[in-house]
Amino acid sequence: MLSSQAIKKSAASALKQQSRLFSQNNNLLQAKSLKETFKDIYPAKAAAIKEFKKQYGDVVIDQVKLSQAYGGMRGIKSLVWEGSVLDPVEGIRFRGLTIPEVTEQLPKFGADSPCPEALLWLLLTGEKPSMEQTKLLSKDLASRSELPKHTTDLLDSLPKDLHPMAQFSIAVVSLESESKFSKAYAAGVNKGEYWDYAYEDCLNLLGKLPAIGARIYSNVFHEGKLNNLKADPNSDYGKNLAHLLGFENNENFTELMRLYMTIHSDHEGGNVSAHTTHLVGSALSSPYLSFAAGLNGLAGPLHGRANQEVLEWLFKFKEAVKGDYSKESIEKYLWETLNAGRVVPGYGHAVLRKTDPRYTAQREFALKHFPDYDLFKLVSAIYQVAPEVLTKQGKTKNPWPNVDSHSGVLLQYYGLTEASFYTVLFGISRAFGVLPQLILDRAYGMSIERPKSFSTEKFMELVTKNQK
Ligand code: CMX
Repeated sequence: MLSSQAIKKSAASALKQQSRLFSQNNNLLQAKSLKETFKDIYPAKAAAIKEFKKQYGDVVIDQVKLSQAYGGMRGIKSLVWEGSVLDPVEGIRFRGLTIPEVTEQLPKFGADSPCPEALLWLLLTGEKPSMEQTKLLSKDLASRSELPKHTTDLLDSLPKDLHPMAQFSIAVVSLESESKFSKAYAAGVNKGEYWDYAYEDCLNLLGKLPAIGARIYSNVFHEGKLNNLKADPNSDYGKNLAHLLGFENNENFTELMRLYMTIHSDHEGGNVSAHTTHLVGSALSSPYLSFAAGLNGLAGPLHGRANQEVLEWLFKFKEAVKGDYSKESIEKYLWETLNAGRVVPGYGHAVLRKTDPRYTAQREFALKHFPDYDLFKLVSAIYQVAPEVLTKQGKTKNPWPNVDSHSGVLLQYYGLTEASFYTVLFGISRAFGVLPQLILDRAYGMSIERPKSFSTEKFMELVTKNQK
């Protein structure tokens, strides 16, 4: 029998627990949601942009060289992107914060990793959310995770050898049936309300992405055995993603998912996936159609698919050298790759001119959790050799590793070994960067994109005329 003191103690502890839960729920009820916060702040920003354009619209901000027209429009200052800016040496800043600053200053759910919900809030509003607001957003996203039956049926019907990125894009396009934006537009909604419908589509899409990715993973690699798993309405995004992929009660993998989702999200507006999403959205195609277009760009080997290419390239090397990770053997392999007219996957960048801080963040994760893992050692050994070889070859403007050089190794360690799935994870993360910009595009009334193009003959004429 319990003593009266023990009963009192247990009653007091139950009361304390109840009051803690009550205050947590109360905080959640009081915290302003992301949508309410955005609704409060965007009108002043939209007005400021209107005034800025009116006053300074004729100021020249850049001059374009012929080499830029032929060189993938590299570096031309002609895109508006609010969430992030990429410095060639320092790397990415999300609303002014570097990756270490994001990790330090935004709410976290685990020990070390930043969380994508908080980053989404920051990218859309420019403000740092509180823990309560971040939790509210987690719940909101989890509540939107259910897929319509036609999407799951469609995914289940696809051939297993169709690349996961193609499956991903198909599934996202099929969600067009759910688009509140497209329905509102068809019903003649006022321009001033576009952002509201775009917001709903973007959050619904973000909420559903883990379920889409996990179903592809389950169907293609695990005979559909994970298809009955459901998102937990009380879990955060990273934890739900880990759970849906079948990584249950693995806190380190969950932390990796949070880190992965955060660092792959946004890399300013000019990269192929971000620009494509923004471009297609500028025609007022719904967020579903716009993001699917961005995914098709991300699927390219020079962009997001590089993470798959890296793994395949690493395994080929590993098999050939049987543990010989010496400088000489790595150098030989690098030259073989280059002399075969191929790129070294995971190295180089269109903007960066130093080691990608996203690479460094992942390296630090590996150093903390599995410094002795063989594949990590191989990646580290290549890091010591590749920049020198690429510099000697003299073609790339950036001989340093990018984000894709490291991500696959981390996933391999935890047993997510199917490399052709890796770009799908990149795609889920990229949504956290490009969808907030779509909402901003509609809130600020951004124009349909329409740069000017000419034939080579016409450019020749132009060059002759401009030289005179
Ligand atoms: N290995 C070999 N050659 C490379 C190279 C690499 N890693 N990176 C660039 N080069 C070559 C280019 O192919 C180009 O050659 P050509 O003159 O024959 O066309 C030359 O060096 C100059 O290219 P650059 O101006 O330095 O780079 P770009 O802006 O044209 O391209 C990128 C950037 C990322 C496509 C390129 O570095 C590359 O192909 N890297 C390997 C693929 C990769 O890792 N992509 C992932 C990037 C990050 C992401 O988007 O996810």
